[in-house]
Amino acid sequence: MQLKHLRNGLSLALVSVLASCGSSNNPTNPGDTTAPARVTDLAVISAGDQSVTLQWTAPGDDGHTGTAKKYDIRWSLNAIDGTNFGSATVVASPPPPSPAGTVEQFTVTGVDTTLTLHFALRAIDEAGNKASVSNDALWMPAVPPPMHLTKNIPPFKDNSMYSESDTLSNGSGEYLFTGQNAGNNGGPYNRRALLAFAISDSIPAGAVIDSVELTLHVSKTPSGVLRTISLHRVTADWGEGASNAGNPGGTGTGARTNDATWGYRFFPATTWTTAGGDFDAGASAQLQVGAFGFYTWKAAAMQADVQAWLDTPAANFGWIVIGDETQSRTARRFDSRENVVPANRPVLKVYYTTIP
Ligand SMILES: [Ca+2]
Ligand SMILES: [Ca+2]
Repeated sequence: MQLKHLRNGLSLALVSVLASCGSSNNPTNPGDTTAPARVTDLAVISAGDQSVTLQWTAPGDDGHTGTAKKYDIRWSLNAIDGTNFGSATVVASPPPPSPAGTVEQFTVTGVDTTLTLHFALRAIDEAGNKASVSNDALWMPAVPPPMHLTKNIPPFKDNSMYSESDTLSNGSGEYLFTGQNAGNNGGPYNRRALLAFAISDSIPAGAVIDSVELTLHVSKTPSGVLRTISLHRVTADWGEGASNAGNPGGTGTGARTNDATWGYRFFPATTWTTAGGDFDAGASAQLQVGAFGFYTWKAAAMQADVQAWLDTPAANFGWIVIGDETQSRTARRFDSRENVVPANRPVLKVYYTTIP
């Protein structure tokens, strides 16, 4: 079109020269109007930290015949097709085409393979005929598989409370008590145990709690009759002091500083809102407990408790263990975290999943 602005004589001379070259701008093959074939098998065959190796089958100069002149290879963060190939990023120094049918490989460097990347190319012949844009070759970074893990967590504190007195506790003793005693000395009286586990120090933040199991060991009981023993989520913090009622320990001993008692969360300064402990009315788990041996509580509500404790560590006050308080001689003695037999101490087994 620029020729229109030239003087007529010169314009005619130029048109004459151009006409002698035919319709293409290729002086050596003026009749070539056939573009290379479209590549349809472009693929990412490997990747490094900052490189991706592509593979494809070479088209020819004319369709699938001959040898094309050059490649135009491009990449993008988005899928590439014929409508946006021109705006994709040009790969520098593409390889010269091999004869049609040759399997080509080329490594693109300087790309961030932690991202999803798209590649496409087209061949161009000597006459400037451009092939259609190839298929889109996709690179996706590997997604780490979820890790399914298990951890046994001991309590970091446990204690017992005795309903007959606000000054009785057993913070450092080797036993925990629940249920109702025989009532031989005025009573009968109730016992309740408290246990808390350092969830957020044991499980990585963001983990999904799949299930949990609390195992306690019964080491003394007035009978083997099955009794329902429940876990309830505690809603206020409490303490474990230096009190130690020894063996058998069933009547407790004088509370020491920061011990939990029936009346106090932290003896002698901070009381429970409700004597006997502040906890959810609904049980997180219940289990029938008989004679000596190991017992394991497992329930979806326990899993939810532990998930909440992991997600909000400041609200982790553990569980209270409540036995059958409707009749006497239902007490159970469990081994505490201070028990002389490590294998008999409480343990919370947590099954959880993380994305590394
Ligand atoms: Ca051609
Ligand atoms: Ca203890």
